[in-house]
Amino acid sequence: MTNPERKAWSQDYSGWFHKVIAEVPIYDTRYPVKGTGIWMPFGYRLRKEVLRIIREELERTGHEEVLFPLLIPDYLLSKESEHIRDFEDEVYWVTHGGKTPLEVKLALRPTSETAMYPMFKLWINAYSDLPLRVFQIVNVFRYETKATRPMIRVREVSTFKEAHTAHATREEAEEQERIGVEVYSKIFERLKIPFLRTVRPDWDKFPGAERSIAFDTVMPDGKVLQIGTVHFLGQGFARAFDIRYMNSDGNYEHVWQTCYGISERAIAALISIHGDDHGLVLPSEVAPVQAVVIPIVYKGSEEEVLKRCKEVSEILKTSGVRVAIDDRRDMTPGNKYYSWEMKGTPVRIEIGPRDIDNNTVVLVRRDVLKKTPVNLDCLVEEVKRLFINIDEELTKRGREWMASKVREAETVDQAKSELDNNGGVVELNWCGRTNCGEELERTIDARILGVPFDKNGAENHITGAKCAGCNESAIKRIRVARSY
Ligand code: 5CA
Ligand code: ZN
Repeated sequence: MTNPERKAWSQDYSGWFHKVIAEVPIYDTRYPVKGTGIWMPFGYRLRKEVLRIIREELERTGHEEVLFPLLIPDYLLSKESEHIRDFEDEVYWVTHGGKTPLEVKLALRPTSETAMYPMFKLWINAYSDLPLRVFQIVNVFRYETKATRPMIRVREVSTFKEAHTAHATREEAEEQERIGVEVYSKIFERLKIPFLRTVRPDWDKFPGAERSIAFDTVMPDGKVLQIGTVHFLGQGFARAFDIRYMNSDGNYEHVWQTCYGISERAIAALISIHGDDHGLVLPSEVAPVQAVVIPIVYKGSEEEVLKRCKEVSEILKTSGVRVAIDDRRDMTPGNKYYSWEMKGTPVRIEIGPRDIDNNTVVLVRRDVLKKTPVNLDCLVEEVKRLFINIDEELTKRGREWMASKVREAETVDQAKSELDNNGGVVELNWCGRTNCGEELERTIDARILGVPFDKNGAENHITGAKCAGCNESAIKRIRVARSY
């Protein structure tokens, strides 16, 4: 199937993104604090549907929702040394209550390990208290120094889903890491966001983690965006916060932990990857309005047409479709089409006087902007079939997009020219040495994302090949990209 126009979308993605989030509207960036934004009603509903999917997948796999305080005392934030070293420059501090200086400075959480784990220590005593799996959806604050971008790099992350788990053994925690990766894969599949899973290099791990597995996608401008991460924490935090349980021999042992996070970046990716020059194209599962009914009225037929529109909308509502009628009087059908296309509404239903005579309606798919007349008797069936077709089409487009953006390279020059011309991700052989990696990043002018994540949880190792950087023998196939 052919895509509708995607010229503005592909040639000026940043302009396109700012225009759609303002025009739909989804997110208002004019609030006078840098790195913050406002979820507008339509955007808020989109966010709510995305969060519903995230909650469903986490709850289905035994995670329970909790809610922790926003404030973290400084002595807790600094308990795990690597963690504080990396976050230090990004923390917002509360130092006063009114005019009174606080005795203990309070941080606005940049993430919640150091808020949650002292409580884990109190909750976990016996083996039977494990595994512990909780998550919360909150705002976190990071004083980002790189250029902020709406939803993509904000200082108040308003939609931060963080899951935290504790286990009796390394094996159980590693199994949980794999489950975390599966849960996220399922979430992104349902959101129709294509992704690569990559084990980050040591120098780019989450502060305090033993291993970080990232989900990356490629945005319309060819730049890579990290849309989620799963971290294997080992026992580092458990030692720092003294989280122990009594094993079967009556000895106390530290727990093993994982944590994983997603933010509104995922919503930015969902909006961006499937858009076109008419605006958003939303998968049916997350579209706030899945079908919109538009009366095509001529003088004399107004009431009859409007009545039919209401009947059609009732039928759909009863069968569980999120449906709206656009009965604005001062607007032409053409302008209504424009505004609902901008919102990415999967199916438009046009009803005019002739449809009433023929007992039909006209269905228009947002993804391909194709019209099909259907008999009113098969309305629900046909609309639901279109939802499935649209979702399948978006999955397919996502896969094709990703496939077109991942290339192989033998040499540093090839890698660089691939990234210059096509963006995306380039895979090449590497010796595994940090200083060679740094040199590679400099000459290609890109970042090493890491090693492809293998289904069995292992990193992929190779033999018999040469490093693209130094020509010594290579041990890993790595991914390199220009990223947000
Ligand atoms: N505690 C762990 C797991 S919850 C953690 O904080 N991991 S993180 O730092 O990698 O953040 C999780 C995800 O949040 C990232 O993968 C990224 O997609 C998103 N994220 C991080 N910083 C920002 C930001 N400033 N704006 C928007 N999204 C962000
Ligand atoms: Zn090398």
